[in-house]
Amino acid sequence: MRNLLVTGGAGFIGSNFVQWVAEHEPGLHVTVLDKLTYAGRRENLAGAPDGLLTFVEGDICDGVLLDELVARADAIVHFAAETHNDNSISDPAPFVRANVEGTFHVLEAARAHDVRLHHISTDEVFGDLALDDPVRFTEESPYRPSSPYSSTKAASDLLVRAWVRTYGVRATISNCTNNYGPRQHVEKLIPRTITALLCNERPKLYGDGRNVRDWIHVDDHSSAVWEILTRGRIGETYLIGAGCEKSNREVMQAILSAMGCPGDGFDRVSDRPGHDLRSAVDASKLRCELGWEPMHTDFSAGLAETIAWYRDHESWWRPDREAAERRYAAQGS
Ligand code: NAD
Ligand code: TDX
Repeated sequence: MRNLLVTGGAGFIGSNFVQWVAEHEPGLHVTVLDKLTYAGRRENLAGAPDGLLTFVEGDICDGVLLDELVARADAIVHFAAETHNDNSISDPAPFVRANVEGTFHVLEAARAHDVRLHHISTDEVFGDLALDDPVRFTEESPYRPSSPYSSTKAASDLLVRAWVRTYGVRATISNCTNNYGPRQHVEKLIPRTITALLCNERPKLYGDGRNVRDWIHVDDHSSAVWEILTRGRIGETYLIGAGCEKSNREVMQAILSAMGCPGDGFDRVSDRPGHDLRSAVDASKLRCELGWEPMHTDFSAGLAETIAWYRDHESWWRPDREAAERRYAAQGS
């Protein structure tokens, strides 16, 4: 493999993956295709060495552009998507377009040029678990998405499965848990909470805060994607998770404590409609078959590094925060 096409490479996880490739596979050329929506930043790729990267500003729904780029690629990693549940509830249309129609165009280009594809998805396609459910999601769990966001990701996964079976497209899928780390958009729980505290404002906990998410550091997501891209079995799905379940209340209190704030220094606000109660994955297939292991196994240490990153990069998040908080105010959260 010499030329990799990464869609959505200017976003949080895509840019981390590009940096991971630059560090671990310096012989590889990466082309990033990104529309630079409110969530994408050209500067997120600033660390990539000269000669490694070609950046193309464009839309995955532009079939002609995709065809041209895929013709020159040996493999595609498809991150591009609309990704925020709250936005999908207030306006689902961009989610259907980017996540469903966009993935359709990626698949058609992969089919036309017989190019290997890895499709990035989420554990949210499986819906939620009970708090005391003894089993976690596996690759065999039924699809039961709850939100417009997760239903469009579920639809994109199903398109990939159909293109594998019907057309023989050489694709794999991964469904990952909640990521955290540097450069995550300030609309998401962890950066929203950290940046509220840095602005001397009270962070917001939805509902009673008992909802559980399974957290993984973004570096560990990137290393897992590389293993699946290079050694995964075609047509297979792999769940990615680091076994780190925390309730939102625990995450909120861990951030408050790490930033020297009182444990009750947050506001409870109305719950997200259709809010998934608990998500957690069993990543045994990835661990046993491909030997993948997460490196960031200490959540408190990862959180402390993430807090330090936001403290040191105020100019990166400040304008986005104002825009995101205006969107939240319009949604009443
Ligand atoms: P993000 O919102 O930070 O970045 C998304 C990127 O995609 C942005 O750079 C944006 O400009 C680009 N994009 C959006 N629509 C596009 C289009 N039509 N054409 C080209 N580019 C477009 O998202 P993220 O958190 O980095 O998520 C990346 C992928 O990982 C998504 O597919 C998401 O569903 C999946 N995922 C995310 C998480 C998480 O916790 N953040 C967990 C599991 C899976
Ligand atoms: O201010 C907040 N307060 C709060 O209590 C925000 C923004 C969120 N929450 C809650 C809602 C969720 O239970 O925190 C939890 C995490 O919320 P998000 O950061 O919005 O993430 P989530 O909805 O779990 O989805 C994330 O993980 C799966 C990503 O945004 C998705 O792209 C990914 O697929």
